[in-house]
Formats: sequence, C-alpha cells, structure tokens
Amino acid sequence: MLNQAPLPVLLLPATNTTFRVGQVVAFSGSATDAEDGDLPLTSLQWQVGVRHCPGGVCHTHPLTTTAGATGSIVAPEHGADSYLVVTLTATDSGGRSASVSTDVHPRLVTVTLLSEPAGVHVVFGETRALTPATFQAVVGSHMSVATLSPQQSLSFTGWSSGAAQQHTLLVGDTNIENTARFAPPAGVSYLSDLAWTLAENGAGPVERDRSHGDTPGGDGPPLVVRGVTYAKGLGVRAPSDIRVRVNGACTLFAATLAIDDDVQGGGTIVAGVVVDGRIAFQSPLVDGVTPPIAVSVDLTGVRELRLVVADAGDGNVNDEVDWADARVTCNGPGATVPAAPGAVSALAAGQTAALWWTPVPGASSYRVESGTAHGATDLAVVDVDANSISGMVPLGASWVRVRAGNAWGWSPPSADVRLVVDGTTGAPLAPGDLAATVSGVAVTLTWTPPLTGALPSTYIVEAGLQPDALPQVASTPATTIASAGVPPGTYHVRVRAVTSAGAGPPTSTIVIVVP
Ligand SMILES: [Ca+2]
Ligand SMILES: [Ca+2]
Ligand SMILES: [Ca+2]
Repeated sequence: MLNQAPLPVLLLPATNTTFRVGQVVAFSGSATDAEDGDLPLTSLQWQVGVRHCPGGVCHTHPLTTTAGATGSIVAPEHGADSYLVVTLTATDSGGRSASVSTDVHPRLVTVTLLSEPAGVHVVFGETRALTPATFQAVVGSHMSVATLSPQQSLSFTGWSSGAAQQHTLLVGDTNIENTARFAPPAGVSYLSDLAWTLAENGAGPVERDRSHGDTPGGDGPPLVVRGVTYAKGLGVRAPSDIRVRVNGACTLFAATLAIDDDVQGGGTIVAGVVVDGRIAFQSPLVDGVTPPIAVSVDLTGVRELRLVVADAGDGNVNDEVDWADARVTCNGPGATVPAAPGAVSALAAGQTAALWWTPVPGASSYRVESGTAHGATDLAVVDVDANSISGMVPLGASWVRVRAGNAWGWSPPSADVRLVVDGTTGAPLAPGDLAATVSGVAVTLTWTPPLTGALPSTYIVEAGLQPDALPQVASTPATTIASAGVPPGTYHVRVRAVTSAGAGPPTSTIVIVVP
C-alpha cells in the first residue's frame, strides 16, 4: 500500500503576524498522518530563515533549526527589504515528509529626510540619496543617518531633531521626518555663489554674476549700473523672488540695488528684502536713472532671506534689476540649538497630568515626548510655545521628557520623568505661583488654581513665625486674600486647595517680611 504523506499544520505564527526588531516570534504546530495518526513531537522539524530581497532579488539566510511542537526566535535586525520564513516539516514513520511554511513580515515606518535647501546628499543605512528622500525602516531597528558638509557651498548647521550630523536612529512605531539645515559658511558669501531654495524670475532664470540680458540663461552682459561694473551679483527681471536659507548663521545682508544700464534708462520697479516673512527693506519707486541704493539688512536670528522685485504696477518692460554685490556675512554653523531643559516637574490627578519646567534661554518652543519606555516616543510628541502643558493622558505609566527648540532645531532631551496616571481622583494638587505684595502693614497674597483636577471650592492660608509650625489663619474661595493690619515680623506662608476630596498638599512656603 502506498504510504501517504503526513499533513503538517502551522498554528503559530498566525497569518499576518508582523514583527519589530527584537520581538520574540513564537511558532507552534502539529502533524497528522494517514497511517501513523498524530505524529510524535520528534517528527516535527522547524526551520527559520531570513528572506533578503535587495533590489527585488531574494536569497535566504538560515537562522535556526529546531525540533518539537513549539519554539521561538528573536526577530533579527536585517533591513526593511527582508522577512522571516518559518517552515514546519513533518516526517512519518515511513520516512515520507511534507512541509508547510509562512512568511512573517517586519512592521515598517517611513523615514523622510529633508533639507534646507533641498537637493543635498543624505545617507540612510547603506543608501545614499538626494533630499527630499523617503526610506522604509523596520520598527525597532537602529539606522545610521548622516549628511555631508559642506555641500553646494553651504555648511551643515543641524538636524531639526537636534541629532548630530551623523547619528543612529532608533526607529519607533511612528513615521519620522527630519530636516538637515544648511547655511552659508563663516565669512562673506556672495548670493551668486550659493544654492537658493527658490528663484522666480520674470523671464528665464535668475542670472549669476551678470545682468538679466534676455530670456535665455547666461546671456546677460556684465552687471553695470550708472557706469560702474560689478563682478558679483544677481541679475533679475521683475517679478522676481529669490529665497536663501541662512538658518540663523548670518548677521548681515548687503547689496547695491539698481536697474541695469543695459536698458538705457528704462524700467520701473519696487524691491524689498523680506526676512522670515517680515519686510526689512523696501525701496522707493526705482526707475532706470535712479541712483544705486545701498541695501543693508540685519540677519541676526533670521532663517530665510528673500529678495523680491515687483514691476511697480506698469508691467515689466525693461524691469531688469541688479542686486549688485549681493552678499551675506555669516558666523558659520556656530549657531546652535538651546540647552536641554533642566528639571521637569510632573503631577497627575484623575486622568489629567501637568508638566512644567524652567524656561530655557534662547528657546522659542518646546517639544514634549512621551513613551511607554525610557527614551521612547510611542505615546505622544507635542510641540508647545509655553514652558508647561497639561491635559488628559491615557491611564498607565509613561516616561516623559522635554526638548527646547529654536530656529536651528531641538535640544537634547531633558532627563526622563516617570508619570503614573491611575485614574483615581484624590485630593487636589497644590496651588501655583504663590506671591505676596507688602505695603506697610498691608499684605496681599495671590496664587493660581492647581494646574489640573477639579476646581477647588476653598483655599486655606497657613502662616506663622516659625517655618515648621504653620496654623491655618484664613480661608477663601478666591485666589487672592488681603489683610490690612499685619503685625511686624517675618512670616512663613503657604496655601492649600480644598475640594470635595479634601485638602491637598501646600504650595512651597514663601517668606514675607512686614516692617
Ligand atoms: Ca504516512
Ligand atoms: Ca538671461
Ligand atoms: Ca515696471
């Protein structure tokens, strides 16, 4: 009688199982056989391999082999173009085998690398590309990210994430976007030698180191205004808009503005210099005989410089304008991100939490990151302008940190703060910002409600001459209280909030001197 092949069955991994790097991928199965019945565990053989498909051409790396009904492997770090293949082979007593296998694919996120200006080289893992560039990466993998400097006569000033020029990215569960910022190098750079982020022109391209000429590129005669020839500069025709990223690395823009002698006295324009959306210089009406105008604009802290020329409302016939000697003076990429915020404080009550931290000099905004593990960002990434944030948060424990940001990117993170939200609404939090004004023997106290939780019904004021014995001296439903006749002395004062759940902890104690 013919020996039938056994019938292996995979239970795990389930169909559509995906993995992150480092995740334990379990497998289990069984097999039956027409002649033998249920096959023993010793008849089950497992093979796990990585199927690697660079450029769509695949090969397999064996990872492990094992026998029995179950087993597991730790998902390796092998790139976004690979997946796991789990194969169960059953062999019956007659030596006949059959196999069944399943593919387990990695969970992928998209990593987008941008730059200011676009078109610079970046390296992601082993791949080099020109920005803007997108890559796939496996969740949990460690990817090298880098850019080169200088490029296009520009120097690297920082990644928008605050990371180093070359750094290792731990890929989390969410898509990632990062911008490499470039700026002119230290010293004086002519705009005609730099890469621009945008250049619009009334006819043909903006000309470098020559006048507009006609529509074709590179056709203009030298830059000449009122008989003076300039070796460097930009030749444009209205309407024109040239944008250059200086990313805070520069201090000054200067140029000589006039309609070129090539149009023999014709043309009418107005021109402006716009920095970060603000008009920093605006010309009067300029015609073909207007003397050259010396333009000088402070660029301290400026991210984007724009040179704009309009046709003055009468069309652009002969509106051929020279930004002669257009140049920026820069400090180079010494401009840096702010320092990391110091101690971050956190409080939770009910399902709300509040964070606050000391403002960081030079910071224009802050980024709050929250994750289920030390350093992770899988719960939230929120940007705020103020040095505090509060609101609803999911129940459970999280790790939270704050970065300070400015035009050049984000600081390294603060130390992580452990935040536990258990949903129980206990006593209120302490009031905030307790302050006193003393005028003679009149004392006024003010404070703010707790950052989160139910609004208190009452506040208790505790005060005394000894810092370790502060009895209640007053209560009020308001957030201020005044007393017109306080005996002279040095008082220690604090305030508690009271809700239906009871009295909360006191504010920090302040010291008031009544003369
Ligand atoms: Ca059989
Ligand atoms: Ca031209
Ligand atoms: Ca005009």
